[in-house]
Amino acid sequence: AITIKIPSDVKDCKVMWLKDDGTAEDMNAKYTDGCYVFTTDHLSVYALVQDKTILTGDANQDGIVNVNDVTYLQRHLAGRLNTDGSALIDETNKSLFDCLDLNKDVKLTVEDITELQVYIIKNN
Ligand SMILES: [Ca+2]
Ligand SMILES: [Ca+2]
Repeated sequence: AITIKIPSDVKDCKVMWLKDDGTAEDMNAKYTDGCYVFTTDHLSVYALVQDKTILTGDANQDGIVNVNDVTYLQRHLAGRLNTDGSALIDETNKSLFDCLDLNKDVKLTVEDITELQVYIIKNN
């Protein structure tokens, strides 16, 4: 095993191992003395990824929670796709999913749209 250090001034990042099959794995790097440090037994492509905090209900991830997110969630649940054919909301993105599953039943449904509308009214 080898220890790799990546110097960075930016805190709250993750070191992801970018695999050939297009998936990424968290290397569980520790941030110490201005470096991300992790051990590995293979040299490969690694990326420093900032761990963005997703706001509750921010379906379109523009940093604002408003009626546009209600519309976005409605379109997603109606099966609309991005122009490149990908889903509007990546439900495999757990942190995003958790922010949108407002009633915490581990499903994205019309009930979450209702909860989101209530949430927006309460917070405005
Ligand atoms: Ca938004
Ligand atoms: Ca739900």
